[in-house]
Amino acid sequence: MKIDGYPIISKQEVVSLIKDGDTVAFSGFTAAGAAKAVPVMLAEHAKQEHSRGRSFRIRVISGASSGDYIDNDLAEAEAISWRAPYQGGKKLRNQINRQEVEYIDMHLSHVAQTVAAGFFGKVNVAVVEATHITPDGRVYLSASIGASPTWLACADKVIIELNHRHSPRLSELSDIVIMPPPPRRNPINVSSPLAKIGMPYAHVDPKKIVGIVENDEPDQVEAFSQEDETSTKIADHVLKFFLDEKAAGRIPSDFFPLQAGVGNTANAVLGGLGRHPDIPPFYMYSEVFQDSMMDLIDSGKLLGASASSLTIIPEKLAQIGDNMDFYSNKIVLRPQEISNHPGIIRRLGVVAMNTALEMDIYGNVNSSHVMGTHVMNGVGGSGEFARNSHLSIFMTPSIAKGGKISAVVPMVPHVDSSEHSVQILVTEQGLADLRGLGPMERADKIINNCAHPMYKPYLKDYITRGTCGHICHDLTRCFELHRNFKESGSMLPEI
Ligand code: 0RQ
Repeated sequence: MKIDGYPIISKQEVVSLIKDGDTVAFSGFTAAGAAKAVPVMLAEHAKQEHSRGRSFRIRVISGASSGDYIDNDLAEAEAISWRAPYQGGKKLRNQINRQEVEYIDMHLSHVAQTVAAGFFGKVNVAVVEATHITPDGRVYLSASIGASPTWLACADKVIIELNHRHSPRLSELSDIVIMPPPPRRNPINVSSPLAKIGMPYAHVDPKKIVGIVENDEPDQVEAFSQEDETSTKIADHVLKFFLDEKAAGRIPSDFFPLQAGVGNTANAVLGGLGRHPDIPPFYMYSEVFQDSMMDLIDSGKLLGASASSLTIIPEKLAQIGDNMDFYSNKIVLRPQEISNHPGIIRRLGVVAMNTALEMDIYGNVNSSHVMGTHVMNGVGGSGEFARNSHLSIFMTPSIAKGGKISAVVPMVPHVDSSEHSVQILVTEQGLADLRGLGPMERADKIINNCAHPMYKPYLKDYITRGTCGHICHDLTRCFELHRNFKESGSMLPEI
């Protein structure tokens, strides 16, 4: 059987096309628009091959993290040898932290040009979810753009996962361009969050398409848990900060475009912004369009959003498809090299709000590596949004694991966003505005406003001892809290 001239291929044909050691580029930016059927086929195939004593492991790349089919199931089948640029699955995370899988944790706007430049080697096969494909090679993508246009351009062979569940009208949101290789690049003509500069489809050379796999699985996106007391307090501090900035004339009446990381804290902040009568309607220039943003669009508080994926529960995705006349001029989906582009983030004056695992008393932020060694997810888009934003905010609860871990520490054992990219830190304890402050002033502010009372005495004592130059540190103690946790299960023995 054929669809628009392309053969529908069986599982047997799929697994014969993808070889042990191949680099496979999957569509998907988070679970949105992720390839679903082929990863399942590959996981089964890997298990069979392993049971026959044969090796089958592939190098996996996707736009950001992916659905469970890749980051859990394919990992569980021990079918991944190498992964980039971000992940979010427990199984894969454990394999990475046992050094069974090599993991490249990188800024997401760099992914497409890194692949196009050949820095990751050849892409043998691209597996891209689409709602429609034409005989002349126009590929209409589904719930995310990510780096799929680059996969289609660079891969030797292409398998299209034709997903019949998604509305074919989703592509009305797409604005697809591929940047030419440097150094011959023109300015990117995006000077407002919803500006469109490209086409609603990606392009592939039809000769590269080796087959179509049909599928009607929904995206594996789950709803966030309800706002809790801690995230609500963090949201209140952020809200008050915005209102004070507005009153001081540092935020224009029509606000700045916002970026929000994913997670419960970001969701609570967006919810708070939406409900507050003194926050004017605003735009978002972000990377992930999430559930709370849909509610804000419906209420009229969010005027429009640019992102690389619709990471929303299947019911909400269907609602967009069914009401495209309403949503089509309010949402733009872009390739991640545009949604996360440093120049555009700087040009638009984006206010970036991301979540940290921990922060140090001088403002360096660790978003990715627990105790400096074990990766949680990765830097994702947080680093490039923070670095290039007009205002960069990092948020986190002041303690984790029932108080056995402090999120404010003397020195972070891994840096994702340095003190130079961090301006505002927030915990449920309060907010530290670091703008214009030198390092010792920052330390006072962060300890007084953000640290949990249990950890304040330790942190205050820390900066009175050690060696002081421009910054004070005691190199024999700077990781004492982390060492304590490793040795005794708590950063402070008495907790
Ligand atoms: O552990 O899972 O065992 O309960 O870390 O912590 O508080 O639930 O935080 O879900 O908001 O994620 C930074 C990981 C926060 C995320 C991070 C433990 C804690 C818990 C999770 P459990 P929470 P969240 C857009 C932007 C980087 C990428 C990014 C992230 C678990 O936001 O990955 O921002 N960000 N992308 O107990 C040890 C600490 C800890 C700690 C918390 N200091 N030490 N463990 N935990 N603090 C998205 C994309 O880029 C696509």
